[in-house]
Amino acid sequence: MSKLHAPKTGFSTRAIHFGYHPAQHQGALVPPIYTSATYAFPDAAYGGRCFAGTEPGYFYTRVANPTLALLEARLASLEEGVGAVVFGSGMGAITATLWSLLEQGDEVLADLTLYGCTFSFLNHGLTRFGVTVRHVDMTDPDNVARAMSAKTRVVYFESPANPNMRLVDIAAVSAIAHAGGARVVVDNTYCTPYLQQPLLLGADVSVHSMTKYLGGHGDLTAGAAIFADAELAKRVRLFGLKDMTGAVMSAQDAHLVMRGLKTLALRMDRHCQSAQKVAEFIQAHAATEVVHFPGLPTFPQHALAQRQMRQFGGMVAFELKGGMRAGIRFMDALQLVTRAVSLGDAETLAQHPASMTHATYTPEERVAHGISEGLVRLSVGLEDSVDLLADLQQALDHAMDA
Ligand code: 7XF
Repeated sequence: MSKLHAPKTGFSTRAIHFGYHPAQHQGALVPPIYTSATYAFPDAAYGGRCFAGTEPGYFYTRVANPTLALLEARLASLEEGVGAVVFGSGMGAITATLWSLLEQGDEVLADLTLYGCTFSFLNHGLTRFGVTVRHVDMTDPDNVARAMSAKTRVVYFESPANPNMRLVDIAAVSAIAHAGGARVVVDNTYCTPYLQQPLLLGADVSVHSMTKYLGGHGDLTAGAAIFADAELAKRVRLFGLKDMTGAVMSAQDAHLVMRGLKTLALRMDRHCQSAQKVAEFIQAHAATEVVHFPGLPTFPQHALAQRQMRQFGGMVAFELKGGMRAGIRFMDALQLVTRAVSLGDAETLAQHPASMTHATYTPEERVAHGISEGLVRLSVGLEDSVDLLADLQQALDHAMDA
């Protein structure tokens, strides 16, 4: 049972119903989409009170909007938070959160491996404003304990990490960070609230690219931050979103994410089942050097995955014996699987992190941060797995001929 909420209905029931009553909306089964940028005030004093924060009404969509508010309430419920803020992209959520938590002279401890643009924002963005960024290998929580300093305000990581699938023990690292007075921000994009609940494990903020599984259909960009602390949620909305990024989400896209949420558990079950089959299949092929997938017994952190995740996710990374050349041959031979970045879509997607999603790292940085040049990443989609395995078989056979 949740620490933060009283007993309540199941995950999918909340994903479909939470926070909405058709009787309050002329019986409409599907929540209306409020596209209005601004809101009429009954009198001038009311408008003034809205801006002063003493009146709870809507006054401008960059700050709040009824359609976005419903999505925020659903996300907070699904991930056991006390509040959520949605954004126009995952990077909007990440940057608004960090702008709100940090100031000049502070330090961020970040894991070794991060999505390329998050790495770039930390190392090429925040550092220009007097924030120090240090990376440590968080697969061992003791490294975090050793690296904490009096200036460490934020501990930041992804689990599993994009693209190499390394896991971080959320409970252990959160306890260490809190003992040192730092806040913990976890990028939970790969898992979604259905597979992993960072706030219940001690994290302060869970950030998401909703462009991925939450939207689920590759037809929008959006982000979210979900909070264990209502004051912090307010600060990120009224400073990080309103003033620092302006990364507001559109109401039409919020409608699409809410449509995606209705099938999230069903889709994730299927993604996870197929990814397990795909990972086992690739591991058994003669062309393969190593497969990185938390559901394989050979995965070094398999036990942590069993503890921390409900299932093992839909992302698979692997390296071929022929290295980068074989990886490129594999990708170019694919016929059903689509060569594309992004993840979490119905379509299975294959990409090459070193030249695509993680090209923001220099080659030397990629070596130091555990992103090998030959790594291939698959986002396993919702197609029939027999068709996926057939395509992977012929592409792996082709890669071996190199
Ligand atoms: O701003 P976005 O909605 O694209 O989300 C940024 C983001 C944040 N966290 C994680 C773990 C992500 O994977 C992403 C986006 N990643 C895509 C990918 O890895 O394929 C972006 C394609 S360049």
